[in-house]
Amino acid sequence: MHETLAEKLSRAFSVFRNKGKLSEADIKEGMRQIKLALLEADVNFKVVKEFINAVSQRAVGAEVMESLVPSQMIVKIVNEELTAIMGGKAEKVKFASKPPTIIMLVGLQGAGKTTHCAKLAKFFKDKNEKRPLLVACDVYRPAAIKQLQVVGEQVGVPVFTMGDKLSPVEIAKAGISHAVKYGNDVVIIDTAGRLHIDETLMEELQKIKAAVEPDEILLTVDAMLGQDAVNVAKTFNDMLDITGVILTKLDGDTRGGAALSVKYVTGKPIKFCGVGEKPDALEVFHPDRMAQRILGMGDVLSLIEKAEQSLDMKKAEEMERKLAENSFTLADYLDQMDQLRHMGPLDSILKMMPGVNQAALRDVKIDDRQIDRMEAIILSMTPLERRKPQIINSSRKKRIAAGCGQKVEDVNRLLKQFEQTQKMMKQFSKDGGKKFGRRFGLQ
Ligand SMILES: Nc1nc2c(ncn2[C@@H]2O[C@H](COP(=O)(O)OP(=O)(O)OP(=O)(O)O)[C@@H](O)[C@H]2O)c(=O)[nH]1
Ligand SMILES: [Mg+2]
Repeated sequence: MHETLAEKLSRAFSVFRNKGKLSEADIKEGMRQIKLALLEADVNFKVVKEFINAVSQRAVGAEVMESLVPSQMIVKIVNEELTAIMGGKAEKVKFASKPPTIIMLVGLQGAGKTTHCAKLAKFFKDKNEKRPLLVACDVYRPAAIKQLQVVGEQVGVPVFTMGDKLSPVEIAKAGISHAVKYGNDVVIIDTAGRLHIDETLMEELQKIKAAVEPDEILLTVDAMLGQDAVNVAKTFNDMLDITGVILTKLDGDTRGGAALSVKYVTGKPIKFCGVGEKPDALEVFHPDRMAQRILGMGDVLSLIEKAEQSLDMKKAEEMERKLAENSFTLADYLDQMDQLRHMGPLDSILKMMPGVNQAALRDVKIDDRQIDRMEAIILSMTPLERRKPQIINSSRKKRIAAGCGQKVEDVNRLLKQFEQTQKMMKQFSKDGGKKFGRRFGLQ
């Protein structure tokens, strides 16, 4: 995400780099480039104007002019202003003081409503110890109800349906009574989408809103739509007075425009972002972390959070010790791959690492199947081979390849990758990445 924006911003910053003191002309030129980068990323022009004004004002001020490293100061200001324009701090979902909390998901067709009903339910279940109920109010699209049942089952959350003969308003009301009766403290209502905003849809959503008085109306918008996503958000907000936005498909090739503009244009915060199709591909939207991601600093905090959720810390420490003792083996490598897999799609994790070149990553597609294949190769080795890969000669390679149904070249490739990883990790811990290494067991 935001690769090109990060690259362009980094080019703009180079105007300031290696300069002892900045002149007003330097700042002007730098600002011009930042402005172009944002406009090309499809950021709303009003947002760009406001942003450039704010940054320029601070940049020509004493803060920067008198600082020892002006370029760093400017990056810091840009970071702060990007954060501010996206709302400053993360906005939580408000739970009702008297349960159930009612959350209604709205949005255009294919924006990700149904998928995010399940993701949210899982999130509240895991993080807030809630007992959510999903309610199927899309009675128009064939198979919409079935889809909600399937995703509900995936996350182990019950789904309330009444078929497609009743009106969505009746179903929503009955769903809430059901929740009260069975002790579900969060009700998430899945509604129908349309290709375009139309009156019938809006009227129906307004009726549901009036009937159930939701605590939250969350609009799902597809980040890939860029500026259009922002227009959609504005219209929905005008009609429904939404309480927040879920920006979906941020894992795709978005230019960043929607993330940067939604809050400013609608006044409503982005509360969550969707970063993949799986039920756990949901993140709380943190403006500061998003700003850092856009600036290409790497989203260290999100990464740490992710890692802490899924990595066994003891194991990670053990890895580091082994590395220090030079005894990191293929068996450990296998172990690591397994842990990494629990962290979610690898490329999304790599993107968040600081210092990872975003341009180089663009062509990298790491898929889980590749890990499966690597795993199969390692599993086909003897314990001794895993400990001492240097003994793997060509006849052993042939046996290993036959054992896992792959080619000798694949075995070679894996061994080479392992060697490189070992080298890279050693380098990293020498470079003071120790703490990082301990956290992730990666380096
Ligand atoms: N990559 C990616 N795909 C997503 C994300 N969220 C949803 N999708 C995919 O987008 C498609 C549409 O999602 P749905 O949840 O069915 O969208 P919807 O808004 O319910 O659509 P309608 O019910 O037809 O109005 C599905 O294939 C999802 O898997 C996301 O964050 N990232
Ligand atoms: Mg749907």
